[in-house]
Amino acid sequence: SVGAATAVSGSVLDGRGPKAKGSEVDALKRRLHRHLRHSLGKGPVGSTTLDWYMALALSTRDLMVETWMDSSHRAYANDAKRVYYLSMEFLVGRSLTASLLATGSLDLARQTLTEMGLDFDAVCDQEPEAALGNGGLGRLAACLMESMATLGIPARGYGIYYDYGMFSQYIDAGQQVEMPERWLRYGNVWAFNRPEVLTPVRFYGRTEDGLDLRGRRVRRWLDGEEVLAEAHDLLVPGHGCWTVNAIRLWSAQASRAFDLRRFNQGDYINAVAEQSQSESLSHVLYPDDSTGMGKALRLKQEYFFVAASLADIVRRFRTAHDDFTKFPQKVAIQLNDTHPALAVPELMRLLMDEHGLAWDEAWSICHGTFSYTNHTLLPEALETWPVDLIGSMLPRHMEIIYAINHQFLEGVRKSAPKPDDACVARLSMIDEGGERRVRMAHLAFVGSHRVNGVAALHTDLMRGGIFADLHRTFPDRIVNKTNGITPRRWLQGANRPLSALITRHIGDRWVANLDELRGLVPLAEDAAFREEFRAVKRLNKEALGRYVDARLGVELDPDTLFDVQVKRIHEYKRQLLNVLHVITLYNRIRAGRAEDQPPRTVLLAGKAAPGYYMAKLIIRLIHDVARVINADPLVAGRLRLVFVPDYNVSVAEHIMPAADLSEQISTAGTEASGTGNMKLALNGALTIGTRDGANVEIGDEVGEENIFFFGLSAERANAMRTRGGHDPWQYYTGDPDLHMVLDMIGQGAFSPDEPDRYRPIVDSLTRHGDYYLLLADYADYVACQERVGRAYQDADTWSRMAILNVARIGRFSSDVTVADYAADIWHVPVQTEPGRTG
Ligand code: B1N
Repeated sequence: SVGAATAVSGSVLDGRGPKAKGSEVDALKRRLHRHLRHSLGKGPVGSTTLDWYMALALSTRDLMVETWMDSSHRAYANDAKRVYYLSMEFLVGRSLTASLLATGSLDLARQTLTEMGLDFDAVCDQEPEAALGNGGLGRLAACLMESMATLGIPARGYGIYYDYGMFSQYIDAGQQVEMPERWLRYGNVWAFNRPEVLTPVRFYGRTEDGLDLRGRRVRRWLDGEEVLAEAHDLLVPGHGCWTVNAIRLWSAQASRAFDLRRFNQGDYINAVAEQSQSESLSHVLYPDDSTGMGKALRLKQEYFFVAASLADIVRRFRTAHDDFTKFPQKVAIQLNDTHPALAVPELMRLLMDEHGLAWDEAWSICHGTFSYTNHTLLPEALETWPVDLIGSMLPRHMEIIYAINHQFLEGVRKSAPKPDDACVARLSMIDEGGERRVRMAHLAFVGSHRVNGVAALHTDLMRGGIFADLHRTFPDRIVNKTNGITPRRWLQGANRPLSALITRHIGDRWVANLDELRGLVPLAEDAAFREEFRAVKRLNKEALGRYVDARLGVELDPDTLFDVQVKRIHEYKRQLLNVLHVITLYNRIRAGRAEDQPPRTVLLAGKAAPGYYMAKLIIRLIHDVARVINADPLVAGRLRLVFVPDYNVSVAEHIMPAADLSEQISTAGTEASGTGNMKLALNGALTIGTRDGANVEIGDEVGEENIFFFGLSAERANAMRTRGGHDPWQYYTGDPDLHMVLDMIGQGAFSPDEPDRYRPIVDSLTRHGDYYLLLADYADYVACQERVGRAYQDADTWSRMAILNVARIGRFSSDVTVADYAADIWHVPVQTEPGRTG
C-alpha cells in the first residue's frame, strides 16, 4: 500500500530526521498545491496557515485511504472475526502528527513545509482537538483503537459524533468558566461523512403481540418517534500504516418520513423546530467523569448509538451469513463501561423480534458476543436508570430486561447453595430500594461472557466488592486487563528528543514492541548516557516553559523540579492533598526548615465537571494559593505553583515529556487504573503515589526502589472508613504543620478579600469526616515528598531511577493490553510483526 511504501523510505525516529530526497520533497509540494487549489479553491497567494494545515492533512489522508480500503476488503474476503468497541467516548486528540508518523512522513512534511517558508509547528497547531471524551475512559478507547490497528485486528469503534465535545476551560479571576468548543467549525478532514448510511432509531411508543410474515407470534414495538443516525467514519491508522481501521460515529438527523404528517397539516415552522430538537440528541458530550448524572437525554444518547451500531453490525454480518449460528464466532462486541449496556436487550430484540429467533438461541448468541469493561467502583458513578424512564422511552427493552432478570434469578434460586432473599435482591438487575431502578452493571455483567477490570487491584476489588455476589455466581467471568497507552502518541510523537536518544542507542524496534526499552537498563549505569538523558529532559522542560509562557505569560525555571499532577479534578484524586503539601513546603521554606530541598515548580492541570462544586472550589484555591506564593519574595526561586488551563490531549503531549515527578495520589482503592501514571513514567518522570490502581503494577515493574510509595493501603483505607478509626480532629490537632496549613486556608490567608471562601473545604476535612482520608495520609505524603526532594538533589541517582522507569515500563503499552483482550476475550489473532504486503 502507499502508506506502507512511504513507511519504508520514510524517517528514522530522529527529531530532525535524515534529509528527505529532493524528489520526495518536490512530490509533496505538488500534492500540497494540488489540494490547495482543487480541494480548497485557493491559490498560494492569500492562503492562510489554516489552508496549509488542510492541504497537508488532505495529502496525509490520501496516504491512508488505500490501506483503509485494503484493510476492510481483506477482512471481508477472509470472513474474519471483527471486534466492535462500543464507547460513549473516544478522546482521540489531534490526528495530523499521528498520521504523519504512522505513514512515516513526519520528517518529510516538516522539511517540505520549512522549505516552503512555512512554520510546520504552527501549521499543525491549526488542528482542533477531537475531544469526544472526558478523560481516562475516552482516551483509553482511543489508545486501544490505535493498538488494534497496529496489531492488524479488523476492528471498528462505535460512538457519537458530538457537535460539542469536551468544553474548553477558561480561568476568570481564578475560577473555571466553561466555554463550548465547536471543533467542527472548519469541517473535519479525518472523518468521511456517510449521509447515505442512515439508520432509523425508535423511541417511546408501545408494544403489542402480533404475527410475523411467516405467521409466528412476535412482540412488536410500534409508534413513538424516530431519529435517523448518520455515520461519520474517523480513520485510525496503525503503526506503519499496515492497517487502517475506522471509528464510526453517529450524528442524529431528523426523520423526514415521520414528520410528514406535521408538514401536511401546514405546521411548517413547528415541524422544523421539532426536527432540530431531535437532532440535538448528538449535540453535546456530557462533561461528567466518574460521577452520576441521570438525565433522560443521556439515556437517549446511549440507546441512540447502541441501536445504530447494532443495526450496522448485524447488517454487515448478514452480507456473509444467512443465519445467526456463527454470530459469536464472527462478532465480538466490547462494552466500554455500562454506557452501552442497552446493547444486550437491543441485540435480544433484533434476534427475536426482527429475525424470529427463540429466546434461548438469542440469549446464547448475546452471551457469546458481548464482554464488558468496568472502569470504576465509585458508588456515585455506577449507572442506574429508573424503571419508569426506560419503560416509557424503550418499552420493549424494559420487557426484555425483566425477562433476562427473571431467567437469571430463576437459575440462581435453583442453584446450590440456595441463596437467601437478601442475596437474590442484591443480584437482581432491579434495585427495589426506593424508586425502582435498573442496575446497568448487572445487566452488562449477566449479558457478557467476560467482564474485566482495568488493573489488578481494581479487578480484585471487583471480585470482593460490589460484584461479589455475581462473582460467586459466575466465578470465571471476571478477568483482569490492565490498561495501557500507545507508545506512538505518548513517546514517539510527544517526545521527539527522547525518542531520538533511545533510537540512537537501541534502535527503533521499541516503537512496535515497547518491551525493547529493556535495552536501556544497562545504560542507566552509563554516565555519558545519563548526561544525555538529562539534557533531553532539560530541553523538554524549556519547551514546556516556552509553551506556558506563550499561553499564560508565566515563566518556568527549567532548573527546578517539575512536580506534575494532570488529570480531571476530583476529590478522590486528591489534588487538595497536593495543595496541602505545597502550602506546607511554603511555610517550611519561609521558616528555614527546607534547606535540603531543591527548588520546585508544581504544575497542576485539569477540568472540573461544571456542576461539581467542590472540584471547582479546589481550582479556585489553587489559583489563590498560587497568587500568594508566587508573589512572595521570601520563596522566590524556591517554589512556584502554576495551573495550566484547558488541559486536553494536546496540552498533555506538551506536559508529559517535561515532568520530573508524577503525582498519582488518589485514596487507595478509588482510582481504577489511571493511565497518566503510565504516560509520565514512559517519559522519564518518577512517581510519587499511593498503592492504587495501576500504580501497584508500575511499582512491580520498575522496582520498589525506583518509585515513591506512601500512604494507606486500599485494605486499610477501606477498613478505616467503614469500621471507623479515622478521627480527623486528632490529625488536625496533633500535627503542627497540618494545623497551620488548615488554619491558613480556613481563615483566609489566601483569600483575604473573603476569609470564609474555603471554609467548605476545611470543613469537609475536619468536620465532615474527611471521606477521602487526606488527613490520614498527609504526614506520610509530606515525609515522602521530602525524600523525593533529597533524591532529586543527587542528579545521578535521580536520572538512574528515571532511566530505569523508562526501561521497565514496556508492559504498559496498549499493544500488550489489546493482545491480551484478543487472546482471552475476543478470540481473534494478532499480527505482531509487519511483513505484510497490504
Ligand atoms: O477510566 C480510566 C481509568 O484509568 C481511571 O482510573 C477511571 O477513573 C476512568 C462515567 C467514567 N472510570 N469511570 C469513568 C467516565 C465518564 C462517565 O460518564 C464514568 N472514567 C473512568 C480508564 O480505564
